[in-house]
Amino acid sequence: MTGPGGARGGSRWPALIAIGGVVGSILANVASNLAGNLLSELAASVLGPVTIVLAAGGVVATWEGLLRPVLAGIGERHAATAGLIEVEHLVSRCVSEALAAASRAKVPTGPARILLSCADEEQHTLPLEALAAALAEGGVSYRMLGARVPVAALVEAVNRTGPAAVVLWSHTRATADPAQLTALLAAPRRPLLVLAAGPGWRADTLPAGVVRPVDLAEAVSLSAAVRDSLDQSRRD
Ligand code: B12
Repeated sequence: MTGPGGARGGSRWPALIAIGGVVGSILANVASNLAGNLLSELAASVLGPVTIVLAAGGVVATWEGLLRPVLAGIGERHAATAGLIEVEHLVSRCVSEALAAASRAKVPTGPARILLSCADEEQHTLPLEALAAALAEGGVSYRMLGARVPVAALVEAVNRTGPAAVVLWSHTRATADPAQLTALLAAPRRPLLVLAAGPGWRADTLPAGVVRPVDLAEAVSLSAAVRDSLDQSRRD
């Protein structure tokens, strides 16, 4: 078994497990014993360790092994109790800040050939932020449009920047209108690759030619591959 991030974790793996355990228990405490006036202290105590784990373990491993399960757990508790909305917001903010710090830690050079965007009205940005951090870590430049991008604005961004790949995130059925994907495929500067990412999309409604990555690792490798193939064809 290799450590988080494959060989990257190396001999640091036990330390990372320890830090991850601490972070997990802090987050579990946040979720279960919430006292309003402790929110900011808890936020401060979560952010540092998560940032360290991201830097030491790598983005994909930390997302899959720590952050995604914590977020899913919060979602399950919210679904069962209708509570914890403040926890969801607090933890989301911490995760977002830690991922942003990871993205800033290694800013890739080279043209940004990957465009990251949420679907129209989609507010769940964290998986896309994880993708941005993982791309930065792998030296792949990208542009991030963020939450709630109307389809006309998305197409405008594509036509202005001519990305090789567009990753469009939808987290729920409500934001997964396939017409957004059709519009991308019909854009004058049609991207080589259109990825419909996130659990909102239904495979049987996707237009032909759209690819649906199952997880963060697959989205990273597809994005990197299209960037590499374009760079290669420009050199040939
Ligand atoms: C954090 C959060 C929020 C935050 C988002 C903050 C942010 N900046 O992202 C806020 C508070 C804004 C929010 C808002 C809402 N939320 Co919310 N939210 C969540 C929560 C807890 C985590 C979201 C997340 O990041 N998930 C990432 C991981 C944890 O998702 P996952 O399903 O395990 O991932 C799967 C795949 O996506 C894939 N995957 C994972 N990561 C990646 C990365 C890439 C690149 C790829 C390709 C794939 C991939 O692998 C997994 C296995 O299949 C989820 C719970 C959940 N399980 O997702 C609810 C959840 C998604 N929210 C929910 C709801 C209802 C809402 C609101 C409608 C609430 C409201 N009434 O306002 C709004 C929606 C607003 C909108 N229009 O978008 C429901 C959706 C139910 C549904 N299926 O329709 C959920 C499931 C909670 C629940 N159990 O009720 N939310």
